[in-house]
Amino acid sequence: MSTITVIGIPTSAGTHNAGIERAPEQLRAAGLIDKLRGAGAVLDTGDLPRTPYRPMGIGVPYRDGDRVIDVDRTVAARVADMIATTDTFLLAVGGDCTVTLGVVAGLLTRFPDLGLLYFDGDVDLSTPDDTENGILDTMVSTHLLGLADTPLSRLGPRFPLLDSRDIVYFGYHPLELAPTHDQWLQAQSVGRFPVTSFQGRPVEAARRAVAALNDRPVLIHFDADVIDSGDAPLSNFPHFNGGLTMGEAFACLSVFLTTTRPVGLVLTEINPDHDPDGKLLDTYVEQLVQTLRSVQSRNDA
Ligand SMILES: [Mn+2]
Repeated sequence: MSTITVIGIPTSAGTHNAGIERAPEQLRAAGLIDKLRGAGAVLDTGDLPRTPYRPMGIGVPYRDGDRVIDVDRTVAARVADMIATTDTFLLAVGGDCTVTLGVVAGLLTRFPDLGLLYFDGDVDLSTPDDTENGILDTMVSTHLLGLADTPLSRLGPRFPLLDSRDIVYFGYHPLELAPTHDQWLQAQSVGRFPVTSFQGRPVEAARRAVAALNDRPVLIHFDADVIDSGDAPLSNFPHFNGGLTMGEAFACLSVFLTTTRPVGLVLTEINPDHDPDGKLLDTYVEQLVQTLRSVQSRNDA
C-alpha cells in the first residue's frame, strides 16, 4: 500500500433520504485527508458532484435508477483510470451502498479475480421484484451477482460482475435478513458470517472470514450500519442490539486489511446528521486512520 488514492462520492440517490451525500465533506472537515497524510502518501482526487436523494413518487420499483447508474458509471471510469498504471490503495468515500457497484466495476478492469468482503449489517439481496420500497441500496448484491439484469448490473467489463464465490458477507444481522435471501445464501454456499455467530469474538471470526479470499485482490465494503446504533448511530438506517461496537468494527477491518491483499476500501452509509456535535465522526476518522496507518507501517517494514 504505497499510496492511498481518495475519491469522494457524495450521493444519497440510492437510499431512502438525504444526508449521506454530506459524508465526504464532513469526513474531510474532520481531518480525514490531513490525518491520512500523517500515515503516508495520499492522492486526493476530490469529490464527484453531489447527488442527493430526491422523491420519485409512490410505487416506484427502481427508485432513481438513472441517477444511481450515472454516478456509478462515473465512479467506474474514475476508478479504472486511477488503478490503470499505478499500484495504489483506493479509498472510496460514499455515499450510499450503491457506490460499491461502480467501484467493483472499475476495479475489475485490472483485477478480474477481485474478491469482495461485504462488511455490512445487511446482505442487500432485495430485487426490483421482491422489494416493496424500490430502494437501490438494498439491492447492491443483487446487481453485483447479476440476480437482476438491469443497466446497473451491466456497468462493468462483464456480467455478472461477481460470482457468489467471490463474496464473503461479514457482520450482517439475521434480523435484517429476509427468509428467501437466507435460503439463497445457503443454497449458494456463500461465505457468510452473521454477527450472531461471533460469540463475543469478532476478530477471530474476521480471521476465519478472510480465509475464503486468500491470495486474491480484495475490496472491502464497509457500511457504518455494521456498527450497533446503540454504540455509534452514524449509519443512515439504524441497527440496534446485536451489532459490533465501533472499536470491534475497526479491529475487524484491521484483520481484513492485514491478512488479505487489499486493493481498496469503500466507506458507506455515514449520515452526518446523526452526529450533531461531530464527536462520532472524529472518532470514526481517528480509528480509520489508525487502522490504515498500522497497515501501512506493516507494509513498509
Ligand atoms: Mn447495510
